[in-house]
Amino acid sequence: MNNLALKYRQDFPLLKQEVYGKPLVYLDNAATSQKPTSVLKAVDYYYCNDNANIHRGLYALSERATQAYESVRDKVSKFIGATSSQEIIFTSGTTESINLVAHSWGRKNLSSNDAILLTEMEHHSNLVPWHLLREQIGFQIKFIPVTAEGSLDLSQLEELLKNVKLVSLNHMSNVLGTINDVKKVAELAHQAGALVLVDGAQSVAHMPVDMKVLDCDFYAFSGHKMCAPTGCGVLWAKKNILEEMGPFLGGGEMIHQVFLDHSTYAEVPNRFEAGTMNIAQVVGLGAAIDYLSEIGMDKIFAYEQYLLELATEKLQKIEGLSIFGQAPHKGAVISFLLDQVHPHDLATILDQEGIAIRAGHHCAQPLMRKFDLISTARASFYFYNMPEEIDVLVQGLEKAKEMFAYVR
Ligand code: C6P
Repeated sequence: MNNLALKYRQDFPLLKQEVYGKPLVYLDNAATSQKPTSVLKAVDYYYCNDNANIHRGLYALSERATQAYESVRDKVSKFIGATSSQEIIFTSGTTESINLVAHSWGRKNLSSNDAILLTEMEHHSNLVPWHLLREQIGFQIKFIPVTAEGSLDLSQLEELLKNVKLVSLNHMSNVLGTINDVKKVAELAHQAGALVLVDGAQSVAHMPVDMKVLDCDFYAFSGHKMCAPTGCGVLWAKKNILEEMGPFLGGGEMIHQVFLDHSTYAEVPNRFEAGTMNIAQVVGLGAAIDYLSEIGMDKIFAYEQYLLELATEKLQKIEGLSIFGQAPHKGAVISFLLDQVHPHDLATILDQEGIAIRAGHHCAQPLMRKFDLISTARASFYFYNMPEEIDVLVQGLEKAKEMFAYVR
């Protein structure tokens, strides 16, 4: 296995630090990723050289800023296999992207007689926007169940799709790590006349994705989980669907004409980008895409699969440790429980060893409730993680076990 971390880890200045005198072991990549020097430099360069508001100024600086921002639309489009850069809407992240669809597509296309179909493994970002919309419209929300191993149970999908106008599901679960067969879901959903929204927050950063292959209708993701700065994200949608949708936020730059008593709206994609956008962050996203593309998403996926297998094998050997989420097709996210040790205690003890993991409900309370859990510990990997860091994690877990055995 080509150890990507050996080659690329040095690009991440933050990872060189020590925490409590121990080398930092950063295993909370599902929450956010670290940033390589090329991204930090791109943002710095933009602010030092090109910073101006975009689409407005009739001067060189503003034209350069506009060019820097707009060129990222092309990069994103190629990176995810979109048909046109006009299908790329910049947002602040996955959460805003899904809210945009709920607001602009949902309010126009859903009525109280309709249903939408979500899954039991959704992040709150793909639940709450639909709850909010249902308060206004009153449609039905149905759910694809999750099996004991943590896969989607698609056996009743055709039945569930009756009366459904939209299926909205994650590509990869941030808790279970499960990679869902969104292509298959999209095929059946389309046969039933429904559109498909995919929450790609956990997938785009870790595997090749191609909109033409997945054939969904909307795809949402966040920049910060894929080496880019916080505050930037993307909603991709098929152009004909975007063209039928009304605006999300109102303000500058999303208009065609404004009168005192009414407004007309700009074409796609500007219609959905109101006010001053997060320009520098989008420039950083462009640099992140360059960086990831140079490594190769297929290589990143393969290396993370190796880390996942290694970590699963080593964690399973720890007595009293159980892994939550055992689907056959998984990304490098491992949620687990250690007998007699509360996940929050575990995270605190591991922190003392320099290891950063997440503990909690991971913004997926319905999933946790289904399995009678309040919280799990979660280790999530990226291509800059080294196999040796898994050993440090295992040692930390053994230490936590010993401490709690002593307390009892
Ligand atoms: N999950 C985690 O630690 P934002 O916050 O908009 O960038 O992403 C929201 C989001 C949506 N869907 C999925 C599947 C996600 O995992 C996340 C973010 C982080 O698991 C923070 S809760």
